[in-house]
Amino acid sequence: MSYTAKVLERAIKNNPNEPEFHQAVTEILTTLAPYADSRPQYEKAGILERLVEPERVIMFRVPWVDDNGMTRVNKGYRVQFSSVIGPYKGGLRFHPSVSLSIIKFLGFEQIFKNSLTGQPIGGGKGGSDFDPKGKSDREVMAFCQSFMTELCRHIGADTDVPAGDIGVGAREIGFLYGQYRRLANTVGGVLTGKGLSYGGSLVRTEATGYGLVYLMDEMLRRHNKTFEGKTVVISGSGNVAIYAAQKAGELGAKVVALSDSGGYIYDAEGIDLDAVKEIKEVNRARIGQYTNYRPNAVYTKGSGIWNIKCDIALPCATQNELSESDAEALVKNGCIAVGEGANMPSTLEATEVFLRNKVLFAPGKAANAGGVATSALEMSQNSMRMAWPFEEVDRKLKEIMVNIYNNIDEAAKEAGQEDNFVVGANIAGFKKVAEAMLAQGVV
Ligand code: NDP
Ligand code: 2IT
Repeated sequence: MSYTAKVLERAIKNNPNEPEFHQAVTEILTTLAPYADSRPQYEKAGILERLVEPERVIMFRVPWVDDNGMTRVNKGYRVQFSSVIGPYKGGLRFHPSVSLSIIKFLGFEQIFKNSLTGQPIGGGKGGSDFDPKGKSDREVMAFCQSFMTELCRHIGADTDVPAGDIGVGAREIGFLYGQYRRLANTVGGVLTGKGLSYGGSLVRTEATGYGLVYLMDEMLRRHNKTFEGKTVVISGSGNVAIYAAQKAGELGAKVVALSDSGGYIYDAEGIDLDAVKEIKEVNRARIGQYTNYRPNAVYTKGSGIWNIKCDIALPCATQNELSESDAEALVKNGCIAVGEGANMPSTLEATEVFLRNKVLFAPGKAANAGGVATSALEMSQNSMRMAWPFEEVDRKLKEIMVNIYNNIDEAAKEAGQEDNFVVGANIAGFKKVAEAMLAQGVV
């Protein structure tokens, strides 16, 4: 049995009941196989065995009191996966579906994503099964303060730097940061995605969506195509989806659909983003309300967004939201490019469909790296006690995304698999991490 196959078999056996983690490890190890199996130094140094085992897993109780005076308890997690190239870095997810498996898959992906940014950041992820939906601001604050009361012992600007993810935005980061500052008696870059009035970076809010479109734009151009005049379907209607839609629109595309976990909206004339921002960012309401703003738009309950005909699809909601049959529907309708704004939105089977049909496919760890890359720019600004202007951060973000494209393109070509950006991203991300591990010995 090959080295990668052995490690994969063991990782699955040793981590039962973690389907999302198995999926992420399978995706990485099967695509890395030709590269890693032909380099015996990796097996001798146990590089892959060490990579699939987090450096540290922290699980904790999060008790808090709701508005009725009742005590509630949630699970808290922080998985510190790899600090070999920098402090653990990755978001916090608050969603009822959160489990150890989901946090481990996200933390594992984050190692390679963060390596691809070219910045000195390791991989980590955390979160809770707490659901911020329908909670009052006071309840969210009480939860965040309790969560941070435990988390604060494990993080630090040079140790582990959490940020946002699903269900964790500006409001939650504010409450988390306030409690950290109080407990640790320290200010600075311990969290990213902070408000602009207390050390946040311009462009961080927009960064993941903008970065996704910058990377897709570069990929399209290198294939003699552009966003101009293209019809785009984007799933989700949260932070990533909104700013991907904004940038795609700026580049001349027409975004016709967005969704949330309840259903999707279709607006043939192009989505009115001001309406979406008011619904989601101001009112924290459901996307179905869009038809109150644009009566000609159609709201459909359930999944099914991938049946809408489009040139470019940008899944920006959650893992495994795009199945094999969804991928087949997109291909049948003439979709030429897919960029993953979310983490692992396409199932393994869906990814195969895209690759087999020569759809330009950008995997999440490359395509959505602009968020964490801008978080690293926030860390740099915090260390220097400076704040760069919007244009400067935006220019750096664009440069980083173009560099990522160049690196994954080159790695795919070197592997003899031109235009397979799954292989390209996995090899390019892995290479730097493996080199750092070899240099630092068995730790
Ligand atoms: P938000 O919480 O802002 O928005 C999430 C969106 O996805 C909402 O529209 C939500 O709908 C939908 N969604 C979430 N869970 C599900 C589900 N189980 N089924 C269907 N729809 C769902 O999160 P973000 O926009 O920040 O994150 C979106 C994706 O992007 C995630 O995969 C995240 O890991 C990834 N990502 C985020 C980055 C960032 O900087 N924020 C960086 C890189 C990747 P509803 O409101 O109904 O729950
Ligand atoms: O998945 C991700 O890369 C994020 N949620 C952003 C992490 C970060 O540290 O900015």
